[in-house]
Amino acid sequence: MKNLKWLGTIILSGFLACNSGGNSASTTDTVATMTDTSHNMTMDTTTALKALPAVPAGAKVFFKNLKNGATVTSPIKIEMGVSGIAIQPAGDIQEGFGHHHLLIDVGDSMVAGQVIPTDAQHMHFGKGQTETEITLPPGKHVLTLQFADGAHRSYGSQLASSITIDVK
Ligand SMILES: [Cu+2]
Repeated sequence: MKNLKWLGTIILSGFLACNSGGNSASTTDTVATMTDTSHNMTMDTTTALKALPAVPAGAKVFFKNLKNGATVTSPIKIEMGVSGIAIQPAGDIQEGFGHHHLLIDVGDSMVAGQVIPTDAQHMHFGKGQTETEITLPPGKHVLTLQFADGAHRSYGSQLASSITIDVK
């Protein structure tokens, strides 16, 4: 008798759910799915991602072929230098390794540990490239090199270098 009553409650809930309108039923489904997804993402982050590796003392990045205040014409060739830390394609997170990023008119380095976005102002060189060519409108522009680990997390201001160039 108790079991039957329980079964009746389930059927009734199902009936109510079906009758309560498609909108509210699907909203409930969506919320449940989203909760699941974020839960999985949290799990992945804690299990798969290592801490940001330490920055080797004395390591630095620099523009090899451009000086601060240089006057240039588009397309602008940019050679990215590094010393005291090695270049490795994105993917592996290993102390002593990372890859270059070029930030255009962002102004400054990114806080250590912050993931560098991918957009027109944040270029990744995740294959380990050390040079590129960009086109910029005439005027003054701030170029910033920012080295980051295999998960694109900024190594902070020590591994960053900014220059201002004047594009004719
Ligand atoms: Cu990157």
